[in-house]
Amino acid sequence: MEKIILKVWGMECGHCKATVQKALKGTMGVADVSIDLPTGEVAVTFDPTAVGLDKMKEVIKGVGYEVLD
Ligand SMILES: [Cu+2]
Repeated sequence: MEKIILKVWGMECGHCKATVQKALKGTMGVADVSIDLPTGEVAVTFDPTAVGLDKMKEVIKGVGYEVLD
């Protein structure tokens, strides 16, 4: 397992947080997601053989938020 911290823009409330969390947790290879709303930091624990950064970005975009580089 690896852990990465993504900076996500646009999450403003508990609902946004839950949406992003649910989308990532439903992605194959993602083991755990923890989100800090005030900073927009999304910590993802994942299996690098099953999922990559591009896929995670795509999932987050898919529910309406942007990943900052
Ligand atoms: Cu919200």
